[in-house]
Amino acid sequence: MKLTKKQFKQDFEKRLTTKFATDVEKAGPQETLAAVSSVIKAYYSKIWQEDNEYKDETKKKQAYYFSIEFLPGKMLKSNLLNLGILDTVRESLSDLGIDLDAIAQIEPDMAIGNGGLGRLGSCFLDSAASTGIPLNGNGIRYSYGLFKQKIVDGYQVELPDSWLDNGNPWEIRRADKAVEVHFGGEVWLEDDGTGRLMPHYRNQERVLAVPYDTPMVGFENTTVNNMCLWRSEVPKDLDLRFQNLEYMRQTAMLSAELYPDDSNYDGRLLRLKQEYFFVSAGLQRVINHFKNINKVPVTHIADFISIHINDTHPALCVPEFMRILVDEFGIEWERAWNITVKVMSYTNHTILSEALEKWPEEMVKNLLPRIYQIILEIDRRRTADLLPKVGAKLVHSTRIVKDGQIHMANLAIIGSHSTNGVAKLHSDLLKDVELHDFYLIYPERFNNKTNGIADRRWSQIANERLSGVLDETIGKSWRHNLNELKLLEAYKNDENTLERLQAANFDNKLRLAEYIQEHNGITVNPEAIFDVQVKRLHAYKRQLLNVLHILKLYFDIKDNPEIEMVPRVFIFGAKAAPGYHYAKSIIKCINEIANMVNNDKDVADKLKVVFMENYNVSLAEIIIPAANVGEQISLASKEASGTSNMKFMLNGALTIGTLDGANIEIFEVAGKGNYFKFGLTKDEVYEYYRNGNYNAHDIYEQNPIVHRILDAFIDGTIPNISAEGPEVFDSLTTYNDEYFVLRDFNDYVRAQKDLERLYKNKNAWAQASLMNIANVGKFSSDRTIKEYADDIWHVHEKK
Ligand code: F58
Repeated sequence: MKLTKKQFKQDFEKRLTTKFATDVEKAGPQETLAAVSSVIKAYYSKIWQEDNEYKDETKKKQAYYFSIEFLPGKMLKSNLLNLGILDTVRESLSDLGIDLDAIAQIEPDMAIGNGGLGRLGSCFLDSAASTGIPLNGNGIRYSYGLFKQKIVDGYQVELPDSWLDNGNPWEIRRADKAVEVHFGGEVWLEDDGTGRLMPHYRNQERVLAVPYDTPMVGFENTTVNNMCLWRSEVPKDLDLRFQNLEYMRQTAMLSAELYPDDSNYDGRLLRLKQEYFFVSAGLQRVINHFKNINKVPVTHIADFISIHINDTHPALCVPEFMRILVDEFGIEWERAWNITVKVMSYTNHTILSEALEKWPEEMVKNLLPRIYQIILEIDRRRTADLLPKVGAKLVHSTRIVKDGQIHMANLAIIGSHSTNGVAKLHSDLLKDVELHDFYLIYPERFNNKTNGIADRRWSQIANERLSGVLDETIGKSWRHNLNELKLLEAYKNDENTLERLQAANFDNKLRLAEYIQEHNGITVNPEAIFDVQVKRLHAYKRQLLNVLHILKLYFDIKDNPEIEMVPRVFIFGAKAAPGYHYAKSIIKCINEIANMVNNDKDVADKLKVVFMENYNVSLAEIIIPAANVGEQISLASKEASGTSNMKFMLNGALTIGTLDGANIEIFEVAGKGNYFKFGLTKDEVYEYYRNGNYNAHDIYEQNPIVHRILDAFIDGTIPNISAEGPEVFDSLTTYNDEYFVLRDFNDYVRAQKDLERLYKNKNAWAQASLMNIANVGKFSSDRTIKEYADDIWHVHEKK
């Protein structure tokens, strides 16, 4: 949009008066932020309204991304950037003595997601809007987002994230569009007089679902999509006599808290309620909208909408959509089923068995009696249909209802026309191993969609220094199309460009060093290699492997204080699920090792370890642009894709990583010599599983370096871990090292040495860094979302 400084200042000052009865001089930071946000909201609202009208008039097909989590982070700068007014607003505020960055910083992160899965959802919404693809989000408006992490005596302590305390300037509460969601009670079927069995209900619990809409503003275009988040409330008309405190509490609880688990299936009733709540509310709204806009029978709905099931949490979309078609629209079962399968599509994000959702039949039956009947009927009909075609073995292994449980992935695959993994390796594993039986039955449903990132946030917003150098070197086309970064390759031998790229990284390192000084009280040398591992803490991601390597370096220096070594700063950021004891023990160990190392004068100029508290999207925006090295060291086959790997690459860091997830595709495009790979392949891992002949204890016994490092956990070398040290030690030895940390250790050390060698050659390192940036184009989520739109949803870009 077009905006002059004069206009903005006028709008802003007026808003301070009308909204807060104050002025530029007297306004506090919260008031300033609220006034700026409110002005921005007014700017995009017009575009939003027009785009809604355009969508309604053209009646073009729209897709809906159902996800129990989103992780947008802060919105102010991204809205400004996408509206094309970031510089104008920054300068206008500066004229008034206000620092935009300081104001932007106090906006709370919208952290209603755990990690990769939620962040991917937000990257997709950003990219869809920016490429003109009509994709809307549907989720839950949790009053409390992911917990805030404090480190106390080295331990993780969780504090509530009450992000809505100062209001949310971006959202619109749409009370007029509220719907009801019903739970429990009894259901029975009665002939409606025409031979059709219709459900009747008694004693159902009613919950009001109120939508809050947050605009997803496209990058310098006219698209504004919607992220709809539902809040649970008590229906206003409910007779007070039927209300009781427990019911009111339960109702409020529904949208109160995000489950903070990122790896385990948590079979609690509230979670199942949350799932049905946002699924049912979301589908009702989508169908209501369809009815209002299109004057065609609902049997045509698949031509107008697509519903995406992001992981299994929204898998109840399948039976709920059936319920609406069959019970409410009176559509005959087979026909309804064909429509449902056409409308639905599903993404799988993990092969970890502990993350696969299954719900006890009893629980589903009690909480959602009609949905339970429908699931049974889906299962019954499918079994009858397939038995003669594919045989009992395949039918049984893929059934939705078995062993007293409802298998949600099975429901999602069977009830949709597309199942995709999130990186090539992962999608292949789904087809060949984890979901092989499904693949045999429905080969045409399986496909891959390698993840991507909303590159504008991770470069133009997070790394203005680098973005400036890129503009000066290759022009600005990359800001619209990340593939244009390829132009940078022509500068691979241009010393000036290499220097300026490295200088940008150095400035970011200074910024991070300052942050670390302020928050951790640790002085780090900006000339050191900034070696970063930021992601949720999980055994399979193997933060522990990183830790063992740090200890090796520590002992090397202790043994030989004169050792020649490029100084390193190891940086961690990681939250552990509150109930994940082992992960929390590793956090404690990292912090105690950090204390030991950072306070040891012998290693002072060579080694520092920093654990950064409360890793979140905003912190990632400070850390990643400052990295030289990104650690992507999960056990091959376990990380479905990973997305921080792409963010590091975009910011010019080199990857040290295993052949896992999207790392493989990153290595393919970054080019040999521009990354450091190590470790077992997924085939080798599976071979170990087949043979069962991995013996971690032997490695401990036979490798003196490993022996010494592991002993440090139990012999008092690392202080203050008398409980956690033995736990880690035992996990690696007695319990045979589930994630092959010791098996990959030597090769990891080798790769780390290669890395150090390259870093010593400043020019070669800078070239490798440039090659990473130049080849990152594939990992823009603009590319990913176009693939979803074209191949799965069949929705089209606005021209
Ligand atoms: C992640 N999953 C994958 N799950 O681990 C990662 O490899 C991938 O890049 C990313 O999805 C995006 O595809 C993930 O983050 C969760 O956080 C779930 C939250 C809800 C409970 C179950 C895990």
